[in-house]
Amino acid sequence: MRILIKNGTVINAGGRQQADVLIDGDRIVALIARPTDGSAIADKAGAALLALGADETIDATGKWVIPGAIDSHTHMELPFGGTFAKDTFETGSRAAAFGGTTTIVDFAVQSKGKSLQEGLDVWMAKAEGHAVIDYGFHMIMSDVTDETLAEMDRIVDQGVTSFKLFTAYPGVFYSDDGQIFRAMQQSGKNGGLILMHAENGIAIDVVAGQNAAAGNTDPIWHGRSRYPVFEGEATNRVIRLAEAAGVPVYIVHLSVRDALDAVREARDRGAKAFAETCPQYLFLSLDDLGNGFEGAKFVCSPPLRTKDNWDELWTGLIKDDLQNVATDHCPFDFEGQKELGRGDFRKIPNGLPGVEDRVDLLHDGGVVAGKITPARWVEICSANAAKIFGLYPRKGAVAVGADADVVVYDPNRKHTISARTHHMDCDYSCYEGREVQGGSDIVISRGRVIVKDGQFLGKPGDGQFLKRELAHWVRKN
Ligand code: DUC
Ligand code: ZN
Ligand code: ZN
Repeated sequence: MRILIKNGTVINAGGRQQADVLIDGDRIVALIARPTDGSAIADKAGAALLALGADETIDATGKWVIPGAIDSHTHMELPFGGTFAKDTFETGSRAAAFGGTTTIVDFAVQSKGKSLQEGLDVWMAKAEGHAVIDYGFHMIMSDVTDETLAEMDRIVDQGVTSFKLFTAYPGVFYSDDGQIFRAMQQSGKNGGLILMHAENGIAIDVVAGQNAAAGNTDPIWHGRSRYPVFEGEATNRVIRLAEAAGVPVYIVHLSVRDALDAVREARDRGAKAFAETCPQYLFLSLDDLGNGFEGAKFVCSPPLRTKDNWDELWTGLIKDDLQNVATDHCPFDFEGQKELGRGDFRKIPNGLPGVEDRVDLLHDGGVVAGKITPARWVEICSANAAKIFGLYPRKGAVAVGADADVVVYDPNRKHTISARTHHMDCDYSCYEGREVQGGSDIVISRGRVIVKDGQFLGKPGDGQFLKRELAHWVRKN
């Protein structure tokens, strides 16, 4: 199948270009620059390919042609607090596709007492035959022991080249400083990248317990118990540990100024510290947690913060102290799931739906609002995730030889986000009623048109497991 996307503006992290894009099979085979007089300049190889014609021609006049977005932080079917994140790899990846995302990197979970391989096998089975877009995995380590440290090398060999550890959730995912340091040392040998959920979970549990004992049980107390300094302290600590181990570190879902300060200071002294934030920390706030038990819809960790953090995080993105925006997509229905925490905020499953909305929210709140350029938008939606997580340039670029994961994006189309129209398997939206400018018109995954005119044309099982490379980019930078 050969697809020609004509008359669009190609936007990559490096800038924009008027060019036609030719896809053959699952790859981009030619980019044909188009001068303003309408004539096409193709190099010899491009001209020869173009002469063969296309099976389908897409007119992208007035549209942007961007790399399929990469959401490098999702939790499909994550077991949490006695229930499971509602989206399966099928429903969650389909929703991602509607939102212009053609790759997810999900988190396989090692359960305590089990091997990393067992966890990875379980997640492989959840995704294989179900995902509609390509997927890779990070590995959550819940149990750092001599055995699992040795096992890390074999996990890396399978293309799972990053490991998430937690300073939060004592008794569940938590690792102590010694365990974190040892995992970092091991990553220095095997080339993997350590990802950190950095909140001081021990201190948080003290405050949360005190609040609950005082009868403060509403969802707002989830936010009030997780002080910004607890995230700042843990972020600084894990970066320092990574520096001591001589390895890069990547902070996931950074939410607050205190943590950003730690990253900034580290980068200023030359540390290889990288970080992502999430749309919920750029567009939602502690106020959303405050409407009685309705606030449970907004319970995630780290928690939503006060609004004055929004500009700080945008500045972090503009100045490249934050390199990536991922969703931490982890949806639980309000009815029957979030409700498990009625009467005790500590029992509310942590997580929000978001995989479908990220690209449009960042376009509307970033590009349309004049905070970032379209090229930077592409960088934080796909290119940097591809570089950091060993997928570049196969993913994250509209370029000859790259996978044909391409989105024809309408930067002018307005639409209203709502649970009534979204495709995530979740009975509410955190952005209900919010109008955003920008939308994915056509989504192509490895050369197959999977979303067009609001219709889903893909099928479960078309998504392939991505064996990721080592994180060379974070080592060099
Ligand atoms: N935070 C969440 O909100 N959900 C899943 C795990 C996490 O760290
Ligand atoms: Zn986390
Ligand atoms: Zn997460």
